[in-house]
Parts: sequence; C-alpha cells; structure tokens
Amino acid sequence: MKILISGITGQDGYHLSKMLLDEGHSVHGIVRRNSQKTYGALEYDRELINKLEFYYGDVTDKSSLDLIFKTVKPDMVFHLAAQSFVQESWSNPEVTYDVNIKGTLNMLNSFREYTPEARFYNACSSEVYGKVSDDIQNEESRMWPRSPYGISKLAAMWTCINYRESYNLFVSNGILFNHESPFRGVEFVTRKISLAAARIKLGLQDELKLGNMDAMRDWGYAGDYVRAMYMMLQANEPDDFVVATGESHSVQDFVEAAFGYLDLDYKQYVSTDPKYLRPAEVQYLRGDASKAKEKLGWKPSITFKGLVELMVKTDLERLSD
Ligand code: NAP
Ligand code: G4F
Repeated sequence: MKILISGITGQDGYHLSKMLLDEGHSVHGIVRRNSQKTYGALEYDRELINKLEFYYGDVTDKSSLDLIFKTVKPDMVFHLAAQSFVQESWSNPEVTYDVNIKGTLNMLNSFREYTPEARFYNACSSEVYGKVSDDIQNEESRMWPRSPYGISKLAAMWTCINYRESYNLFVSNGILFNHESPFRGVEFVTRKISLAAARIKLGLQDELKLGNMDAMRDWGYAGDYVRAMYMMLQANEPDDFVVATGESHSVQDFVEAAFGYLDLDYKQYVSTDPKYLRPAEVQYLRGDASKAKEKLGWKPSITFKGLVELMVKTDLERLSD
C-alpha cells in the first residue's frame, strides 16, 4: 500500500515510517523546507531516510497538500504534523491554531477531494482532558483543555468526527497519552531528563533545571503507540480510541529512575526554575485503553522503568560514540 505521513520528521514519524516499511508498504512523507535540509528525528537513521519518498509541503498551505495527494494517491494517511510543544502554545497561539486546526482541515479537504476511499488517522492527544474529572480517562471522559495546544487538538478531533459523519469518510482519532523514546524532541521533559542525566554522568553538564516536578503523566513507549495507529486504520470501522498504559508517574519519579539508573544522586544536580512553569498546568493524566485492547487487540509492551532505562542508555551510548 501507499502511505502518506504528515509530520514524518518527528518522533512518531520516525517510529511509524520504520514500522510501515517493515510491513512492506511504500512510505511517502511531507516535509517542510528548512535552511539546513535536516530531516529531524530521521537524521538518527540515514538508511531509513534513503528508503522514504519526500515531498515539500506545509499543512497550512492547502495547494501544497493538493499536489502531494494528487501525486501520491495514498491508500492510508497518517496526519501527525503539529505544533506539538504545549509550553510553546502560549507564546505562539496563532501558529498553534493555524497548524493544528487549519492544518488538519486542509489535510481532510485534500483527502476528501483526491482519495475519499482511503483511510485517515488523526493524532489527537490526552491534553484534551486537561482539568480531569476522573481518576482514569477514557473516550467518554469530560474534555477540558488547559492550553492553546489542548484546545487546538480538541477542535481538530471534532473536525475529524464531523467529516466522518458528514461525508462518510474513514477517519479515526487516536487520543494518545504521552509516549516517549530515544527519538523524542529534547525540549520534552523525559528526553530533557534522560539527556541531562547522561551528560552529567559523562561530566559534560553539572545541573538540570525543571519546572513542575509534581505533574503526573501516563508515559508509554512510542514504538507501541504507532502500532496502535496502524491497527486503527486496519479495523472494520473508523472510530476514536484512547491509547495509554493505565499507569501514572510524576516528573520526580522519572528523574529518580533516570539518575538512579546511572548511580547518580539527583538531589545534587536537579533544581526547579519558575521559567519552566506553565500558565495553566495539566496536573494529572492516566488513560484507560480498554476499548483499544478489546476492539483492536492492542497492548503496550514496555514498562515505565524499561522506558526510562532505554532512553538514558541510548543517550549515554550516543554521547560516548
Ligand atoms: P513532533 O516530534 O513534535 O513532530 C511534529 C512533526 O510535525 C514534525 O515532523 C514537524 O516538522 C511537523 N510539522 C510541524 N508543523 C508543520 C507544518 N506546518 N507543516 C508540516 N509539518 C509540520 O511530534 P510527535 O511527538 O512525533 O507527535 C506526533 C503527533 O502526535 C503530533 O500531532 C502531536 O501533537 C501528537 N501527539 C503526540 C504525543 C506524544 O506524547 N508524543 C501524544 C499525543 C499526541 P519539522 O521537523 O519541520 O518541525
Ligand atoms: O514533556 P512535556 O512538555 O509534555 P506534555 O506537556 O505532557 O505534552 C506532550 O504530551 C501530550 C500528550 O498528553 C502531547 F499531546 C504533546 O504533543 C506532548 O507530546 O511536559 C510533561 C510535564 C508537564 O506537566 C510539564 O509542566 O512535565 C512538566 N515539566 C516539568 N519540568 C516540564 C519541565 N516539561 C518540560 N517540557 N520541560 C521542563 O523543564
């Protein structure tokens, strides 16, 4: 099958394109032109880059998407492109809305015009739950986003549902809880911690400053989560699914596990800095993926401790090479 991925240069784009190539598909990705001609997370794997087809485009530019849809004629579309950093969504709310809401609308319109028989995955987020009202969140839980990013993801998700219901399209939303890997962007808290712990171990850095260490997240492994995306597009019917581990840990837990793995006492290195605090915080997330388990047969494969160790070990190896 021909697969089109927006956001292919991100963490999930890396894991998804690798998995789809292994499944025997031909994988086509939308990339934004940049002055350095870098391929983001894909840069870790030159061999992978050589197996992919790239097209310059931007989800805020519908004419670029039209051309790509006409050229590729995909059987499956994974729409991952987003301004995905929650903190940045307060300093760049217009860009966040343009890329995440209008960008999704543009993708849906090109999809509907050129490949209405194909299947479309939209990357929604647990940030839509925001100020949670349940101890564990499922597809029915109240949604109360707490950032421009969360609001944009809620609007994009409902746009997808509306297109599915209005035009009888195969469009599914994955409401994915946080998922991480050694390919995670360095500004997100897990990778910021794993990289800092490795650098401190090697004497390349002597402190780590963080924001709210009491925030709790349901952290899973990105490789497992892209498998869930693929399963959603192989189902008989389009639908919306929570993908999560069902466990919640604090940022402090992550710090302790990462530094502990390297036999470092985190108290000597880690402190808080108000500049990393958010105007409104999502304090707690824990997802219930029962529907994905029952209907798709999906389950996670890596534990919290296993994930932390994988990230720290990989950063240490990369720095030692
Ligand atoms: P990521 O690493 O930040 O990747 C974002 C991707 O979007 C990059 O390839 C980026 O390209 C691309 N992009 C940004 N603006 C674009 C534009 N205007 N036109 C075209 N491409 C654009 O994010 P991720 O962690 O892989 O997440 C993938 C998707 O899942 C995102 O939609 C995110 O919001 C959502 N999500 C992620 C998580 C998570 O925990 N990772 C959880 C729930 C939902 P550049 O390389 O050019 O910047
Ligand atoms: O790693 P984070 O920046 O991820 P956040 O905000 O949960 O968003 C990620 O997961 C969402 C799914 O729920 C995705 F939709 C979204 O695209 C992204 O992938 O922050 C996690 C927590 C927050 O509570 C934050 O306040 O860690 C806290 N934190 C504490 N110190 C920090 C820091 N976050 C960052 N980035 N940097 C810090 O120094």
